[in-house]
Amino acid sequence: ELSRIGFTVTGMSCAACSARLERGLSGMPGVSAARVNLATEKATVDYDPALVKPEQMVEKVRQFGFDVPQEK
Ligand code: 9UX
Repeated sequence: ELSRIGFTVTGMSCAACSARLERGLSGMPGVSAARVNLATEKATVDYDPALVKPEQMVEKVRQFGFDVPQEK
């Protein structure tokens, strides 16, 4: 059963940022699809929750040098 999550990604400056993050998220085990929108600063990920957790996606975003701001 796939789940979909959406979260904000800050710190992206150009279309290559969002493209490489999209590839990075898409390549994670358990991720079936990932889209990253530079203009809206939104990532949308379809994933198998048995294989990958949102926390790991956030870690991946940070490895790429971007951030996921804490929801308040
Ligand atoms: Mo653009 Mo982003 O020149 O990590 S690739 S700033």
